[in-house]
Amino acid sequence: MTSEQTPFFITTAISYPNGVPHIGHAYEVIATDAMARFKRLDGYDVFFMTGTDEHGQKMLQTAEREGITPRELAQRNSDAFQAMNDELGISYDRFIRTTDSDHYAAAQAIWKRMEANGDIYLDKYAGWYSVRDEAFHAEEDTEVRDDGVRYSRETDTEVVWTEEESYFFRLSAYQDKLLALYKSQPAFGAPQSRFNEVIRFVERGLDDLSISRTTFDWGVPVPGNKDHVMYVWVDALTNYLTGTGFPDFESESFKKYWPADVHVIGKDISRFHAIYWPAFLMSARLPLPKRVMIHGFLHNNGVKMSKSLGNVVAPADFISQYGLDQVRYFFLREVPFGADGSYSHDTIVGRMNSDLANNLGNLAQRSLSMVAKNCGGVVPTPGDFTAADQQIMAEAGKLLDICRGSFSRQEFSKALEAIWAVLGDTNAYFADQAPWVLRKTDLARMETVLYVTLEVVRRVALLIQPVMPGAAALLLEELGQTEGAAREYVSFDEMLTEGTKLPTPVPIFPKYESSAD
Ligand code: ME8
Repeated sequence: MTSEQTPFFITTAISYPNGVPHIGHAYEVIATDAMARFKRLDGYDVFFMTGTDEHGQKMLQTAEREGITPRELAQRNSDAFQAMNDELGISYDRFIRTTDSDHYAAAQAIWKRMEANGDIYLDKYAGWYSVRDEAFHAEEDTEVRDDGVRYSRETDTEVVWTEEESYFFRLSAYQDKLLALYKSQPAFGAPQSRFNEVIRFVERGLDDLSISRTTFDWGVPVPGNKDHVMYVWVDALTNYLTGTGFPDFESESFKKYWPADVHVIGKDISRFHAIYWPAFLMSARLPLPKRVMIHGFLHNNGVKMSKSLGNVVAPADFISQYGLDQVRYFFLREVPFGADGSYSHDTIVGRMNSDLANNLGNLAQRSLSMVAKNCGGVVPTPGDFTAADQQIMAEAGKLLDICRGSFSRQEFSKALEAIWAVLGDTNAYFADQAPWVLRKTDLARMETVLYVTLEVVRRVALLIQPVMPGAAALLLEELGQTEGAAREYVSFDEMLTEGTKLPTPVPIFPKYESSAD
């Protein structure tokens, strides 16, 4: 990196490796990866972190059921998460595990800073705990159901009565400070509807938070009291600091990357990230992240994924059926990021065949093969541009700024919608100009039309790289845009160089064949 590059630190949640990854996990890393790639292409010095959250009672109970140690369980499934990231082409810079030794140091350091600030005290905890959620629930938020078991009304998970000595964090003291933060940084949480739920929750008042456990030892030890391990969320949230080098305040990476620019997380953990986390950081006198982006949940055919329904899809199966770039495109185009979304075979195939194979693949293939056949396989030489040429190039020219805006708000579907609107207009332009007719009547004009079309396709290919890195690279190759600056956004406004030799074009987006069903 060069010294003038602006740092950009982005994270996903760290997943519980008490099972193997599912499509919901894949969705989150794909979106975050697209964001990281966009920023890199736009000249930022990006640090992108993802990983696994390995402590806590849930891990311990699953390991006991399987007759292995929690460390073995964590290792096995953490490896499965890493393998998923590699299958998905995730460009993470660090895969953090909360069992990494530098993480223990960071978690203990933040604890000590909160303690030094007078926000941690020892008391007794008595209340309802959900192991599935790794969260406490107030009695009034629970109910006993027909099976005689008590559940959290909000999350539908079983709660158990827990009574033990515990350290507490003085969360109640942070209500006003948090509300002031939300007011002064209206984009701290997004999208607005999900952020509003967080704000309403804080407005109702906050109880102090139990932050240690004594009944098991699978966790980070509390400094100065060997009978306690930290509540898994104190340890887990701190992973974001660990990755920057904290508690070494002098480290280059801490100075450069903290505070984080965006934490990308799902809707079920918004309170932990938009309430507890900034409160812990305020207490520890550390700068706050700039944004918590809360995405929705993905449902299979509109039905919630669950092991008992047998509709949990393995990301690897999905990719082998539809293709990696296709899956990445589908998720980011189909579901406005932040909203809940659904996927089904038909909606995926619809997007693959209309958006990818027809609107983009066909346009690229038709224009490139005409160039191969009629222009000696080099970028053609344009003549004077007509109003129609100028209009379509101007439309494509606006896309970088549109995408910058949409990506900065993690509105991936809007960016893709804008790109595909230009592709729609370019297809209409191509049909109107009919270069295959011009081939017989006006070769110079044919060359101009092909040049303009390739120029739009180049801009589109540059902008879809974050979403479809593989297909975009092939397309750029076909346009003679080799690795390096030509593929970065500094080159967006530079036009294709006439006479550039182009390789023989091959189709990039195949139609989904129903025989593969
Ligand atoms: O919550 N659709 O881990 P996790 C979309 N360890 N996203 C989903 C999803 C679905 N169906 N199911 C889960 C944890 N997610 C904690 C995080 S961070 C310091 C600690 C998302 O494995 C979920 O919302 O249960 C979360 O952002 C991520 O996947 C990991 O979930």
